[in-house]
Amino acid sequence: MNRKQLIDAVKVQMPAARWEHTLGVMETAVLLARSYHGDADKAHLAAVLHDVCKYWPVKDQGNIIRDHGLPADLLEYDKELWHAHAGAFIAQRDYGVNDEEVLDAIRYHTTGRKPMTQLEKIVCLADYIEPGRDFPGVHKIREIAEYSIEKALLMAFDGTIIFLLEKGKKVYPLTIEARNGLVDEVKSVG
Ligand code: DGI
Ligand code: FE
Ligand code: FE
Repeated sequence: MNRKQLIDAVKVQMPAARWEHTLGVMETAVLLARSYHGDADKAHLAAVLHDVCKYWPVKDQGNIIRDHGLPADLLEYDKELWHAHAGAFIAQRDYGVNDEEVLDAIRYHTTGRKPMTQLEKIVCLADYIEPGRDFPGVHKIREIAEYSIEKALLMAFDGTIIFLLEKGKKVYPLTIEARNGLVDEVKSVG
């Protein structure tokens, strides 16, 4: 399957608005890869597939996690987290992606983890700041992304964690770890 065929196949897995978001993540991930010594081709591939099963029935996403030995603790957290791990599985099984770096960038694009690879940071941040995103604070994160990918991602995770706390929701441990890891990284580079 070439890139064009892949894009056509992924596009029909989601509503038009979500595809617009995916196009934004593709564009932003390539720009971030160019600015931050990332692999632009891998960033583009991970971006195409990052939300591939976001609009599949939640039951199907859960079944993928249950049936294929993916982290079962995800099932005790917000369903929003499931599409990332299920998506990495689908990218490999149905779209022939075998590059572990790309699969990890899809797998950890929602929760993050500690430490995060450069490609994981690129895709995760691109997901937050692609041009279609409009949430309080996104402009500030875009500004910071001009000079520090770690500082921008830290601000993004902080925002997500605050959002979850305000809603009285649980926070997946990897997100806390990712956030703490970025605090150390930001400190060590000053
Ligand atoms: O799939 P997208 O909408 O493009 O974005 P995403 O994959 O980053 O999903 C983010 C949603 O997941 C966001 O609305 C917050 C929610 N969420 C629920 N629990 C957690 C969480 N996000 C993180 N990072 N950690 C959580 O524990
Ligand atoms: Fe997502
Ligand atoms: Fe996304």
